[in-house]
Amino acid sequence: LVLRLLAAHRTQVELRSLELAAAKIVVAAAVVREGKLLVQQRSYPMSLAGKWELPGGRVEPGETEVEALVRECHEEMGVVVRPLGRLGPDIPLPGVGLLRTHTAWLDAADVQPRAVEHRAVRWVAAAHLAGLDWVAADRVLVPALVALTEQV
Ligand code: DCM
Repeated sequence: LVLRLLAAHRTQVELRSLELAAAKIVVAAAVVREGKLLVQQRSYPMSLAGKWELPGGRVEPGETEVEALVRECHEEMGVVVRPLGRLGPDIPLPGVGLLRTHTAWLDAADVQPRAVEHRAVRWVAAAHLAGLDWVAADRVLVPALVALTEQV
């Protein structure tokens, strides 16, 4: 019986490690300029279309979080960002992994982000952040985003 229990326990531990190995990091960028935060409106899937989120996406194999953030912002908005450091908590994305946010600067002061893959891109002042129709994970970040946006 003891051996059976040990074997069962080991199977559970192995399953848990598999789960952790499968947990993917999705990086998001909190970009602030002149007291406003850069947000994007999703165009897909249908369940998320119309909702607002931070720019970002999945970290690909062999890529660092910072590299993924720079690549995603370039693909999604045609801009080059410079990541500065982590912001707020990691947020579970059910069935996907974890959403991890980094603060970032836009490299050029005059460049305007474009909605390449999204429905819209918008600069939003701190006072209007709580009123956006956020995707669920990003909504958790609103207090941290308000604090960040107020201080820049
Ligand atoms: N995601 C999110 N918030 C973001 C960016 C992404 O919740 N700011 C989620 C949506 C998807 C997954 O991460 O479940 C991958 O994003 P995408 O579909 O944009 O590649």
